[in-house]
Amino acid sequence: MKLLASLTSPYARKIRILLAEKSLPFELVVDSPWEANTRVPEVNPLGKVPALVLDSGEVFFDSPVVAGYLETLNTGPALLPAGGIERVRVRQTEALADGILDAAVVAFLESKRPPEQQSAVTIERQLDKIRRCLDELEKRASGREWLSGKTIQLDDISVGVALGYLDLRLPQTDWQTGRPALVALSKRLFARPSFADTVPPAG
Ligand SMILES: N[C@@H](CCC(=O)N[C@@H](CS)C(=O)NCC(=O)O)C(=O)O
Repeated sequence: MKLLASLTSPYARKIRILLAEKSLPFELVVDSPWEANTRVPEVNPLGKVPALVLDSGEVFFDSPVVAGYLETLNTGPALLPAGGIERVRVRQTEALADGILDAAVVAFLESKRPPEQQSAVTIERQLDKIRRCLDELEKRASGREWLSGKTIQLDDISVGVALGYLDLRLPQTDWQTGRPALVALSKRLFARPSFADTVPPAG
């Protein structure tokens, strides 16, 4: 299978980390959907990465969908509970982490507009969302080694990716201060080869 991804996309990083944790072989096709010569729209009408192209030609996109697909392969460690409310809870935390990414992308893109076109209200609204999500995640991480399982799962990976993206794009959010459980979780995550090998390039 082939993964279309840009090296800075946090959603794509989540999938690259899942693939690494499961030791699933894949071909990484680096393609930025922002470039004029991108081929991403040929496989994903949304024009977004990540997009996973199977050997059969079938394509899965939107990182939660791709994550769910990888779990069906039953290869390597399970990163989602098999079913029930436990699975829903992991996916809820994934949605919180992905929501941080959505808000961070909006805030970052807004901050890149010419100063006279930027909306401080838009940026602050997104930063508020990020702060609220971080506080909720701090509660969920408190007193635990991993967010919900006995070992690393999709919720941990999604949160680690979101924290890494804040470090890259919005370091002023200072997510570490007052959130010791997230700091401890991030240290466990960032030390793993799957995270270390997918650190986004600066810029
Ligand atoms: N909900 C999607 C979000 C994917 C996404 O927004 N990817 C960005 C890269 S970080 C993208 O491809 N943007 C291109 C565009 O919006 O045109 C997911 O989880 O996969």
